[in-house]
Amino acid sequence: MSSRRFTSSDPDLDLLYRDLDEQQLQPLWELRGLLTPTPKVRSVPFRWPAKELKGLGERAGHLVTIDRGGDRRVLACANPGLGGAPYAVSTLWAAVQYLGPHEVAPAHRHTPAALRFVLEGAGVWTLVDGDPLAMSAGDLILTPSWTFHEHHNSSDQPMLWMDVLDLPVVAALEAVFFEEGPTDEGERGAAPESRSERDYGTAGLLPPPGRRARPPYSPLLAYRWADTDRALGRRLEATGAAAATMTFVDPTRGTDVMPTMRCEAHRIRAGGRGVRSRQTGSRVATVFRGSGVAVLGEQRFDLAPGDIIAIPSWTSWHLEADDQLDLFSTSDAPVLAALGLYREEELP
Ligand code: 1HN
Repeated sequence: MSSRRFTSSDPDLDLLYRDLDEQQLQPLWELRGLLTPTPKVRSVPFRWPAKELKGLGERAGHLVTIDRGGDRRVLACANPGLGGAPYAVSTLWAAVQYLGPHEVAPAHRHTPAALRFVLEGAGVWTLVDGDPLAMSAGDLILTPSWTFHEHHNSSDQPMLWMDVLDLPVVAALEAVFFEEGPTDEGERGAAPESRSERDYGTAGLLPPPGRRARPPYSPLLAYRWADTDRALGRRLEATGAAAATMTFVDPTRGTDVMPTMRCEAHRIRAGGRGVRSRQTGSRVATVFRGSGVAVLGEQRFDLAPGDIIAIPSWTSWHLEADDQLDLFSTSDAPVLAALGLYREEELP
């Protein structure tokens, strides 16, 4: 059964269209909208309010256990422009993950790369390829492509963080692999310093490179809020500007932390506003501290700590602070840049 897409009033041409259809061929001259003057963007500017993310995370915590099959108690941000897909923007998964007191999310690995930005709490640690990384509010934790990871809450409090993955990109490239791994069964207290931070956590000092080829992501897997806070504060002090952005980098290469995702920290002074700009590629952001407004395209979204926002490709955006506003954002910029597709414009 074929559903005819192309018809004409000329019987010969109509016959051609029928035969093309039968052979799974389509005439370009009848196809519209393949090449657009500017990007055709399906996802829309959007905000998921912290109050709902937290409340619904807690309710899921009471009703849904973590076990094999489920593995993670995660609420995915689904952009209303993406037709029901569980993606915050076309190229990024963003979600909140809720881990109750003394719960363990078991070990697995997958080719989509992930990162966590901790919204509140402490006392959870993530084991990444055997290296225990403590997680506290404001920390950025990486679980790069194909690294085993599992989460342990060794505290008496639940914990909530934002997960971001490049899953839509890896799925579009049809390169998703997944496998379960052996979970560390021991109850442990707070994680000791990770190997990763011991070896790569002091700015300006690196151990010998070693002979084995290193994978294409940062060997530093945890970026601590105290460092981010100091860097943003000193940058604002030095420039006197209303806003500062700092990029998280691989300390051995000076490049983005992972090949598919760029991570940035943003601070806007109380009463200040950031530069308005647009770029190709999509971004998700979460508010860590403070309050203000995200102006995304024509829409204004009030911001409170824990909110997650979606900034689609080529959408003009800027931030305005009431109180000093700190945000963490992830974009697909390294993918666009690697393919020669990255464009950026500052707007008045
Ligand atoms: C995943 O493995 C985690 O390990 C979180 O915490 C969110 C979303 C999709 C696929 C895998 C995690 C995920 C995920």
